[in-house]
Amino acid sequence: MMKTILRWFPDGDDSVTLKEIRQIPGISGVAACLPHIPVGEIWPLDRLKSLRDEINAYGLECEVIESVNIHEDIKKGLPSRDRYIDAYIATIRNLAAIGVRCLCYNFMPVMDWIRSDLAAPAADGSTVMEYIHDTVIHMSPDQLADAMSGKARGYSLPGWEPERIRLMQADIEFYRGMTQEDYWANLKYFLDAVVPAAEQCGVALAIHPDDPPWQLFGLPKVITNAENIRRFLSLNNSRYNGLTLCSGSLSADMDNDIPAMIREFGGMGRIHFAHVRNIRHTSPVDFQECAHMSACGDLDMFEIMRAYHDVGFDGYLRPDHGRMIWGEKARPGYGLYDRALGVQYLLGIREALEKM
Ligand SMILES: [Mn+2]
Repeated sequence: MMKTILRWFPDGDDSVTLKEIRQIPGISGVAACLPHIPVGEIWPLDRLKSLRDEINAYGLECEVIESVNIHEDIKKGLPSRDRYIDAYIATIRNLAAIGVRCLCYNFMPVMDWIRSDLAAPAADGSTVMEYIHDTVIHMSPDQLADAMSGKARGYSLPGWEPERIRLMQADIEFYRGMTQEDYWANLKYFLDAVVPAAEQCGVALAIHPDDPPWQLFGLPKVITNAENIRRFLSLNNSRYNGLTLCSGSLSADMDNDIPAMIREFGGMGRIHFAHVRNIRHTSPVDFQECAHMSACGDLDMFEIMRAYHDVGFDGYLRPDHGRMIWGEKARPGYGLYDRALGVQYLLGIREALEKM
């Protein structure tokens, strides 16, 4: 049975409250995290228990964590990676102990998702996140960090933690000496160490695609298209080595056919988490995020939801980034209003599919 959830950040790091999320029809829980634990450290069981209890107190479930970041030494394949892998496994065991069933993570080197503007004006008077390729490739790491954090309105930006930004230039240099094949090998090393533990305690690992899904600054990118995702899944054939299928991230590359990917990888039982959102290209490499509705962007949301329906998807699904509308002041992409609109639309499609 598919469950529909919303992303939420604890510890006052989110303008949206659990009380508000509970009032969105059809939402069973949240994708949560502990945003202030430094990457590489074990997430303490007592903090996880209080996180779960806080969420449960509002009648919501805490079965998905998004994300536990991977220490850069693991991605670099340094000798110290074994220590960080052990810590990652210990975190997975603690997640299982509080009832988590799905862990979203990504394997992007140095920098996480990238936009040139977190609050670009859209035609309807809202603001949206925007990616202009030419702007991004001419930015220095500092300018990029500025663009990413400057409009975050004081909220932490997942993937853009200050300690990560400080090391950015040196890390970019490091990866110049690494081939894409080395990077795949480092990913496989991580999976082979972590997947058996995840399988043993029943936590499905769900890698998020690279965003945007193409090479930037000479950095290796691996989760970008169907061919690479096939390779990723075959690195470790356990069902617990799975995907977060993010329609918005993957569709930035106009060659990616999202419903076909859902049918292929969902049909294998390897999609555990669905991020569903729409984007609107302004050129083959430039795009704005937009409202979820098909008519507002390039993606056919009915076909996406139909593909999930047809493969009997029984994982977790959430609306993804929304616009900033109605004067809301929130973390970019994660306001309450547009995500609530988006999820009702997706649930409407789903009801129709089930009754047709
Ligand atoms: Mn996503």
